[in-house]
Amino acid sequence: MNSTREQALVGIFVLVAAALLIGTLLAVSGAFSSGGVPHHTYFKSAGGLVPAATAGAPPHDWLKITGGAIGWGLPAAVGAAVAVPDRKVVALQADGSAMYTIQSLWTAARERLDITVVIFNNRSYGILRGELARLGVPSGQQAHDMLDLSRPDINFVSLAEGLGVQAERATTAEQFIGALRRGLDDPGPRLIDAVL
Ligand SMILES: Cc1ncc(C[n+]2csc(CCOP(=O)(O)OP(=O)(O)O)c2C)c(N)n1
Ligand SMILES: [Mg+2]
Repeated sequence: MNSTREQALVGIFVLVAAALLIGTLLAVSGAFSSGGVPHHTYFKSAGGLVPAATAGAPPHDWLKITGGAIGWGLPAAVGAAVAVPDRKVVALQADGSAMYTIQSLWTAARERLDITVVIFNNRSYGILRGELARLGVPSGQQAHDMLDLSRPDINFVSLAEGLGVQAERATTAEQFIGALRRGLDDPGPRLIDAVL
């Protein structure tokens, strides 16, 4: 822990905490020290939270799809890392969408790409739950089951390791801080299964 912001967030590992921690760690990370614009970043699940949390951080770029198709994040991260190999790529990726193109991890391992993948693992198609609720129509168990990604929970650490990428799970803010630091400090592909 080396900032008041980190200390304030310990123990409340929810999406907003993850967003703020990413903002804080990007700001203090040595990955910025070479100057210029060292980070390509992509976000999906963290919505507008992460860009706001990176206010004041050294210059970095955001890559974001302009439409709504999911599954774009991991291949985009691979493309960014291939295109600019001297910059760290941080891929902020939702769990359901990650499953569309999870094989990108194998390419990252094979090409030794400098990517830290954060999976925001809420074990659901979360946004669609929100849409269903907004419809205001009666919905039963079957409808909710369609949007649920548990039973079994997806083990992203095993998936990543099976595709050649080092990985760890974070279920607390403390674990997430450690894992993200390792991701930012060490070159090469890594994955953090951030369980929300
Ligand atoms: C290619 C494609 N297939 C299906 C959809 C419909 N869709 C929109 S959001 C979503 C689920 C997203 O879930 P997840 O990636 O886990 O994000 P969360 O909302 O949980 O953060 C789906 C299936 C889409 N937008 N694009
Ligand atoms: Mg999800």
